[in-house]
Amino acid sequence: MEAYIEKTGLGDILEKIKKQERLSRQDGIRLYESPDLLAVGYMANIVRQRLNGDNAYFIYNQHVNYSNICTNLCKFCAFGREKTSDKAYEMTKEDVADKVRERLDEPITEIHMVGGIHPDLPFSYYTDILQAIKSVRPDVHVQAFTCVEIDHLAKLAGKPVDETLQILMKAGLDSIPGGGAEVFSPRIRKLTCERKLPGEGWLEVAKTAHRQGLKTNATMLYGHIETVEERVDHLDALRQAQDETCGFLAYIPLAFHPKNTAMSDLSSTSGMDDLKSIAVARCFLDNFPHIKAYWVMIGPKMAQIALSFGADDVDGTVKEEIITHMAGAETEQAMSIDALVRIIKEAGRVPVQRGTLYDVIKTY
Ligand code: V47
Repeated sequence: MEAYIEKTGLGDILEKIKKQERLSRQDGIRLYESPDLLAVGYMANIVRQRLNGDNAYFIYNQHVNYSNICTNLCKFCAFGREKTSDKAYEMTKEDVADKVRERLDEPITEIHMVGGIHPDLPFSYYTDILQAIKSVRPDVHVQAFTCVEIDHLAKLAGKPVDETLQILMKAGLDSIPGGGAEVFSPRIRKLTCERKLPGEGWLEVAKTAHRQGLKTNATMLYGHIETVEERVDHLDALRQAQDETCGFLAYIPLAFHPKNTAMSDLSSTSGMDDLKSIAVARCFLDNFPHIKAYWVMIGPKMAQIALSFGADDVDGTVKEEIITHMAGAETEQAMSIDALVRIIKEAGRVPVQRGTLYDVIKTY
């Protein structure tokens, strides 16, 4: 394979990977532009094996989307609705508690909760829904509110982000998911999500969270109108932020789903791009412990293959995923532990059920 990589013209990058040297922006661009998926995947697999050995992780989690009402109305999103829409909804704190109560008989260890940027819910609503979850399921880890929501909540609270996070942590917030990053490029934000918190703001909230002791994830929404350069710049900004604070747990490339969005004329992502997005990230983000192949967006079959292209995590049981399914995802709404264990074992990895912070719950 290494002689083959030499022939593809990526031999110098392979040498860097083997010597654990940092890849440059130009290296990242060359990897994305290479049609040689196997060469890029081979390099990503070296990094994955070095960092995570044979382990491939999953989690027993539940998604709760407290409201789809959103003032940002991003063009790539099929989930957000204006308050006046007949499809708009917002859950009360009792609704949130009921959602969690419905599944108390299952060994769920994480609640993943996000929603839109709501125009008029008060700050107390957000502390109330955190408390509602913890009152029903005190031991569960609550991973909630993207950096974009946190910025909005700080404005509602009339306090700086660090103080706002402290209040949310007291109410039950344990970590922050990776959504809302989209593509940091101002050009892309202007064309697709003009009203959303800019990239620098997203990164500032993430770093502030890390300084408060909160772990966070990071994402990139790929496969729409972004260029390869903009993708690499996004990864580079994440890598720099991680150098500063070391608080990111996982990077998750999110495959754009066009259906029911204002960008529905675009195609879905290809298999090549899905695997390349995992593999380039694994090579480039040398300071990120984990790369997640989110089966909901790329399908369980592609997530399984991604375990040989740099991913060491496939997310989890999920259940009732709405954001991607509104945008036309054809995957199931949930996966059982048995199914997750099976795809991981077949890929030649050891299935490890993890907690949110990658603590080992059970090895299969
Ligand atoms: O912020 C919106 C993206 C995100 C579409 O942190 C879309 O572990 C594809 O961030 N097609 C929410 N993507 C999901 C998310 C996430 C999911 C799983 C795990 C984690 C984690 C985070 O989904 C949004 C946005 O970036 N999104 N619309 C769409 N049409």
